[in-house]
Amino acid sequence: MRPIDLEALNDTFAITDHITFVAGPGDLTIAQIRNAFATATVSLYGAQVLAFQPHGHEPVLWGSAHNAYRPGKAVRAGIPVCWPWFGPHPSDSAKPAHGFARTSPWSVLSTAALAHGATQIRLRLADEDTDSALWPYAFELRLVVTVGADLKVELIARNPGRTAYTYSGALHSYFTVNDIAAISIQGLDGCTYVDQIDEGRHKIQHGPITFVSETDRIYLNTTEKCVIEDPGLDRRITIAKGGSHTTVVWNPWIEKSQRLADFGRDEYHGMVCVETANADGDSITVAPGGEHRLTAIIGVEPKI
Ligand code: TA6
Repeated sequence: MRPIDLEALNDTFAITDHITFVAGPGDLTIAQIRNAFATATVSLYGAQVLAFQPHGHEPVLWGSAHNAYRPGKAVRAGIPVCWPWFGPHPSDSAKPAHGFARTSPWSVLSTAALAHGATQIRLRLADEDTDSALWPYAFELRLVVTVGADLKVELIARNPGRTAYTYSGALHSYFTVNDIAAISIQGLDGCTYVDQIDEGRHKIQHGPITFVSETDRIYLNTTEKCVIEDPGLDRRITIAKGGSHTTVVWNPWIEKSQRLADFGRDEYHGMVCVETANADGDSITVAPGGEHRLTAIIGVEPKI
């Protein structure tokens, strides 16, 4: 990975009382955001929001203590950007799971202190920065992160070329919970889902989602806001979305998490994924000159 000049980055993009750039774990370049509303960190590697914590609240996003933070390896934390395919590559198992965006070095387009006190950073990845053997299309990705009382993350996929391309993807958000066995997720009642741990069978969600074992589901045809009800932390995490008709819910539980190198034996207790996705039948085709915007808006409020 090309060396990044922190001094030059800060000279150009640092903003007092909003954003600065530092060397993070594994010497990854991290944008540290602190404003009147919250703190957050964003890795330029993978354009990955690693942390978000509104003042007075516990951390909202979860991260494994077992991450390797080395080039080429995905970081299991915050909001990995899965693009241009969700899950395993549809035809070539040699290609990285969840695409290459989350293991590529992105560049900073701009930073801003917004009128109402939020902080924004815009990051970019384009075909000239990646291996065309992985994805033979002209493309430009932009990730816009806005940190205020809520966290807004927008993934914009553009097509500067002459050939349409079709992709799948997700903002693969990991959330901190007190105890996976005590939470529930509202918002998907009545929804059809693909049960990834039952041979992809289609099932119907009845009531809120609760967790008693490995859970890996793609909820179909839904634009609904989800709410994680967490009695242990006495809070609700809200995940609203745009540009997405599928929501993925995942907890690896015991056996799966023990098979994952970057997942601690007991870490599954304290996390859940609610992913804002374009997955399964919700692939997106971007015509030449066009774009698609996938948006997640994450908030936290006291449990009622
Ligand atoms: O969250 C859905 C999922 O596709 C799960 O099946 C699991 O593989 C998870 O993503 C994590 O994937 P990763 O490649 O980050 O280990």
